[in-house]
Amino acid sequence: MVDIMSYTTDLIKNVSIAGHGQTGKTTLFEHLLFAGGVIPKAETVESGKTTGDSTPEEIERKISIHAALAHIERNGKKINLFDTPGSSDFTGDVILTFRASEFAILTVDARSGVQIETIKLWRNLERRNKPRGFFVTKMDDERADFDKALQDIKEKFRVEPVAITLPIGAGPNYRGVIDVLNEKAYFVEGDGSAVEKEGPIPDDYKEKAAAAREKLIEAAAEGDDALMEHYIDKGSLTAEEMHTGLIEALAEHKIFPVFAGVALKNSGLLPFLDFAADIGPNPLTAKDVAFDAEGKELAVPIDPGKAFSALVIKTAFDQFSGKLSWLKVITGKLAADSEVYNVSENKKEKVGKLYICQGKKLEEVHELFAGDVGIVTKTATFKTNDTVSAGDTSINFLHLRLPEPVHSVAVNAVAKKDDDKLGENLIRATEEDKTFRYLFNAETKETVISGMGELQINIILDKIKANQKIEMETHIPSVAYRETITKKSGAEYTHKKQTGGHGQYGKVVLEIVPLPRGEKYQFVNATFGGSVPKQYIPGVEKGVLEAMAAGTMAAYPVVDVEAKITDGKFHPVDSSELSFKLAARNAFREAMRNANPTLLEPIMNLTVFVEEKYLGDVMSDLSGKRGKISGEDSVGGIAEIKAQAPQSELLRYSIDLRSITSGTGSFSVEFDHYAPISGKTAEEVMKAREGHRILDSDE
Ligand SMILES: Nc1nc2c(ncn2[C@@H]2O[C@H](COP(=O)(O)OP(=O)(O)OP(=O)(O)O)[C@@H](O)[C@H]2O)c(=O)[nH]1
Ligand SMILES: [Mg+2]
Repeated sequence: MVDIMSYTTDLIKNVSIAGHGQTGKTTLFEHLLFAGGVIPKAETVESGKTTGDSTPEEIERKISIHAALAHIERNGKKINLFDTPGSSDFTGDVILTFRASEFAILTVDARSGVQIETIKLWRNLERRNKPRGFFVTKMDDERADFDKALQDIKEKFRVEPVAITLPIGAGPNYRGVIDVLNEKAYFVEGDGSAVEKEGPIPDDYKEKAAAAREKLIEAAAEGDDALMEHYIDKGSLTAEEMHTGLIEALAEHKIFPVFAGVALKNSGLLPFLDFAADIGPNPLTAKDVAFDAEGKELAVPIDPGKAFSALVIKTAFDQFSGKLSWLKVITGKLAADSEVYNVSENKKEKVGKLYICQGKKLEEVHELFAGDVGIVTKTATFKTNDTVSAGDTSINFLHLRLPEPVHSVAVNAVAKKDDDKLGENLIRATEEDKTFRYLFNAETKETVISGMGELQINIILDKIKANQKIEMETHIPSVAYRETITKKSGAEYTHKKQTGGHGQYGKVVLEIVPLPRGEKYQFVNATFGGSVPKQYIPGVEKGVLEAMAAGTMAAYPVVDVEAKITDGKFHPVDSSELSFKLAARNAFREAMRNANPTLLEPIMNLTVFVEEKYLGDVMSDLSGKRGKISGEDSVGGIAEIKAQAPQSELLRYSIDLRSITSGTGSFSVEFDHYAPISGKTAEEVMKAREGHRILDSDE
């Protein structure tokens, strides 16, 4: 085994690189690894050989799909770096790295400024109270403008960002960066394929650098009251005081550091690594949220001094290594070849070898301390979100909260014999990506898979198709319509078969009344004087329930109805539960026909995020989808629209919204209520259901 040092908690820094798609995260990650001495050469995303994008699906599409982890040793610290996908389809893997990191860096393209996905990620980090900053990428672009990017950050996030590095030149004149904190410059070396070179701050940048440093000193003073006094007294801070102040200010979200660079030319990277190593929060400042046995929330500080506990943050399946479980150690330490307890599964688990990784390359270690992230393979029980501990404890870490799926498709194997294998693979995919769901809908008899978008779902299906050689078909899932009544009605029905042998007899007088929306069902026995003996009442209710489940208009389940049996008749020999069931079923159906029945459709709550310029188009598209807008709010150029719309109109909304907004819009959706439909809409639903058999009276 290569003897790789295990770092103690105070020397670990977990940093997530996140941001809008194509802003240069994987390139930054790759070149940071090169500058940090991890890899001998930085590869391009286009070559398909980067450390960050290493799965076949990433190499094929040249975008990141999964979170990647690597580590860099710098100034005696171990920086665990996460590269994350930018497309909102893969947001699950971004958010899991946020939970595992104590610091996040959002990439902002120097030409485009802050883009919509970055705003959403910022909000997520804000909710998690994570210290965060920015890296302004692609400063070599013709239209790169650092000051404009800073201004954009200020406006969109309403914060005062502080520059830790400043670009020297831009576009074709870009030469390097000034490290404002450490008062030096780094220049692009040769054609940019080598590590950047340190040097003095150029004369014509001295003034700008001094002004930026003044701002940084002020920001550092903000970190601590004593420092602030000191600063007011002396008008400055020593380098050491500045470090202390910045560490505190960053951990308490009083500053939002900004970096600039050109990763492709290995520029702006060393000052970033120095900052992450020296100022970036270490895990001792973090608390994970857990539940105790009574379900009470607890904050659990990351603490190497306690007994071992960890959280499974991610599961991946690799062709060679099998199942890989990523663990973040929360307390104590985990040793290789130890027995631990899977609290979530209530089972002991044997941990064999323990790894850390550089992308897909695993490196064996003896132990992992609290705060570190490592990998174990081939465990019998570990799955994402499991709590693991040294012994049986009653503490369970909170599951990662992820957005609800917004896009669903129904899928089945072309060959019936492949259905089971398809199901197994889909379940495995739900384990790898927690935003992906798999459900068999017994009502519509469809296997419905859901996720964050068409791209995510296609990638999952393509992978199964390629690896398992299963041909499949997909279609738009059916909507779960309902039937209900709009007025009170009643009917009586006598079920009678009394020719020869043991007969059947039961008479039911039924009344049905509409219930408020969402109350589903009530059954009342209002018979008196023994007209229907007690033992037959369950049969009556069964008959009502069967009729409701089968529907009368278009074979959709009936909801929001009170069924009351008011009277009936029995025969001392021929009556049975079955006779009453059949009588009740037919009475219900007759009553329903006279109760002005109507179809109900699911109405969804919708929140749409789009750049303001698309607002008009999105609104008119929504009204064409029978949507009702209930609110609109705009912050920093991003509009948030709240609306309600029928589910049937939203089945392809993620595709429609993408095309209206050139791929930038996104939305969340959840079921709200059922609402009646009539006229043409109802006719279409009925027509599509033609051929669906409604039960015969005697079945
Ligand atoms: N000019 C220039 N191009 C860059 C720079 N960094 C990245 N790029 C290019 O930008 C494109 C996207 O880069 P990636 O690193 O894949 O971006 P990403 O943010 O990881 O993309 P997703 O993972 O899909 O969100 C690639 O063509 C890169 O070569 C840079 O510093 N300068
Ligand atoms: Mg990427």
